[in-house]
Amino acid sequence: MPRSLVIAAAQLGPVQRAHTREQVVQRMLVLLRDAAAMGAELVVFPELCLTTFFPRWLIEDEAELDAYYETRMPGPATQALFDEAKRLGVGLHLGYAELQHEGDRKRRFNAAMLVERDGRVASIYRKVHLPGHAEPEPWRRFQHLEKRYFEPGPGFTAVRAFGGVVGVAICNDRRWSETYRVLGLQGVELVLIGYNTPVHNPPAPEHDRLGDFHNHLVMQAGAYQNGTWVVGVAKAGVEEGCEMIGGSCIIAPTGEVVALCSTRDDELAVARCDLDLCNSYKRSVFDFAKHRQPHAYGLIVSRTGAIPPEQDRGSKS
Ligand code: CDT
Repeated sequence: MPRSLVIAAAQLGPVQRAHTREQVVQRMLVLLRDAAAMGAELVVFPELCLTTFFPRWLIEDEAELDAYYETRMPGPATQALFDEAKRLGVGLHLGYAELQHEGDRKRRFNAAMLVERDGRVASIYRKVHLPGHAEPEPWRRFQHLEKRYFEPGPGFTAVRAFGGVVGVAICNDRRWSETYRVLGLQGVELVLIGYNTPVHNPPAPEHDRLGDFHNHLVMQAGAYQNGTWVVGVAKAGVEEGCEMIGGSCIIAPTGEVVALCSTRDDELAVARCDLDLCNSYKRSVFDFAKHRQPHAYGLIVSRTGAIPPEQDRGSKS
């Protein structure tokens, strides 16, 4: 029996600081209903989609910071979205800032929830690769304080959902080949990735002209090398003066982009994704059981930073 699924990448335009969650959810409801009318069975929203991208500021007032986080999901502002998705029989993926209370301790994660068509929570993923810095760097045009506001999540766990094997990653995770391979080793067939990516990268402005290229490069490589579908979804446009890339897309296991957003605003990219298309790659060039050589990969887990070989002290014959 063919296992195919219509997926909508639901790109969001900017969310300003003054926008309320209720206003954002109204926009998400429009996208959700449009996607359902196009036959979508899963609608994928971006990273930290309910608020502006708050790590761009140093926020010292704890109550002000806490207000960007969700302590429950769904919460009062998001319940309507979950109810409507369930009524329509459509699955949901959305990214949000999660605040957990463990006794006196607060734990903060950059999280994404995956919800099945019947409303059941399929998974909650917590971002592993947190980019940026923990201390303010005033020389930057804007801050990127994810290392201050979140702790890294425990890892990448694929789940059975939507008739296939599904994994989730968030934004910066998509730049790391380890993300896809750890999911690939669990037989992943669909990877969902929300992102907020500024055009300007303060430590390396020479990369700015390449942001859209790098975005697709890493996700297309991850898809092909692991024989999986990848859905990448942006929060895009000019948010509080910070320009962010769009380029939300659906990528087949061939590595090809099969649906693509063309604006930096609220927009859908929709494709029918045949999960069995993964098999052709998983059973041939990327048949891991047949071809991988883990004995040669030890450094991947034993070493974090690169250590070049020592200087050559003369040739050895
Ligand atoms: N949200 C997030 O992870 N953004 C980062 C910006 C880092 S600058 C290269 C990203 O990797 O897109």
